[in-house]
Amino acid sequence: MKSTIIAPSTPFLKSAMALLRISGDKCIDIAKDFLHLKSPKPRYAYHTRFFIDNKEIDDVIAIYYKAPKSYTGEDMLEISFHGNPLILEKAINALIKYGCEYAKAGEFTKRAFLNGKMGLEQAKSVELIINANTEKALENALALLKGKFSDYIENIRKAFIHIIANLEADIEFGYEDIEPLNINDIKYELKILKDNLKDFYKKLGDSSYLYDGIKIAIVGKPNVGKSSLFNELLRKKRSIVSDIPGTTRDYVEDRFELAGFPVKLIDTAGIRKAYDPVEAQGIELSIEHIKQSDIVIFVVDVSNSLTEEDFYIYNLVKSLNTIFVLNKMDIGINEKTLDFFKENVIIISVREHKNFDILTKKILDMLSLTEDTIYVSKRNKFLISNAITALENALEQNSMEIIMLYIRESLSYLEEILGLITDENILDEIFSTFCIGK
Ligand SMILES: Nc1nc2c(ncn2[C@@H]2O[C@H](COP(=O)(O)OP(=O)(O)OP(=O)(O)O)[C@@H](O)[C@H]2O)c(=O)[nH]1
Ligand SMILES: [Mg+2]
Repeated sequence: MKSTIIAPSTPFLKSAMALLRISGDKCIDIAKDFLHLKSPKPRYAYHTRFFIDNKEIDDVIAIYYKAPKSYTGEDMLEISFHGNPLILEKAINALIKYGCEYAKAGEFTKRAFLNGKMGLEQAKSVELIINANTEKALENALALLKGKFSDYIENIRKAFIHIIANLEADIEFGYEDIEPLNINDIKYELKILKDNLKDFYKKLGDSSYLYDGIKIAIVGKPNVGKSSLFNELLRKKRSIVSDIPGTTRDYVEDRFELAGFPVKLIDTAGIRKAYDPVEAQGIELSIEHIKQSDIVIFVVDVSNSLTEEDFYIYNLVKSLNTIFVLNKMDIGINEKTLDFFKENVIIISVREHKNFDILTKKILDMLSLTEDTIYVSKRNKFLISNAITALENALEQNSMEIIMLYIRESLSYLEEILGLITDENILDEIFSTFCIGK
């Protein structure tokens, strides 16, 4: 028999109410012994009391959900107490003494998945809903919960299974009086599937940008206006600006929201040959941030000629996800400086707030973050790209048996996404990032 798990679903703080969730076979006995409800009607809110050894500890609202019609698919009880952690602690201790177990992080949702109440993708989106920090992140998580991503994968899986069934019939009974399958017909169907999957893949974005945020570092030589740009993007005076080169010596970081994406913006020390050891350490950190960022904004003073320092930094950043920003256009444009970068630049003036709309659009374009992007995990993107490659391999073959092998391989990646092939370790890892009580 599976254990009966309990956990508070609300934070352990003083509040108006606190919700205790219980899932497992003991629910009916708990209702009888702790709530004095003999045979509770499912989905009915009972105003009753919680008793420990027949001593009343709180006035509560209790709802009983009968398996399988509950969140986890098991018998469940949800009890609303008054929001004092002392009361909740008493109740939890008594229930643990009674034989319940304190739930692990994500265990309710894991049980929901194992009992077929939701697919793996939907189960994971529950965590995203709880952790979303922006409106856009929440919207994406809700769409995933409704199956926007998994329904599509499920349909492709059905198409695969249909093809496999036909192929199997052909391989098994091919010599009897059934019309043999034409390999080109199979390939035609596979090609449609592959193109379809490829188009879908293009719509997928990396969910870490939406949930963890985009990390952007502003770099350049001293005095080009990095801190000014940093403050302007944040719309507050966070970093010190002055006309003395070497003003920023340590890095400064802050967050802001860009088109619904949380952004971690980092202002760095101007990179140059430093004689001062403190400044040198700051410069080392600047270089470190260049390596760790999703996007680097390389700032140059467009009113002046480029110097050795500019070229040095250019070489550090040219092969990365870099946006070349030429600042101080209000003073003038040095043609040679402009020519060096050619078209691939954004010319701005922080002082006059010029061309910031172009800069922000460029950030989103660079990471392919469009309006209809569906944000999924790196792992899922990777599995879909594997599924596409296996289909491409299938299309190059001329033997039905080998084509079949590749189709099965491709299908296995999609089934991994849907959680149809998973081992306990993977599941534990996925659900361990959840909060307790969910
Ligand atoms: N004319 C003009 N001046 C600017 C512009 N942006 C910044 N400045 C000025 O350039 C000087 C340097 O600006 P900062 O933002 O401190 O430059 P920085 O790149 O952070 O410099 P360090 O911290 O020393 O590396 C300040 O006097 C700013 O007012 C601009 O768009 N136009
Ligand atoms: Mg600065």
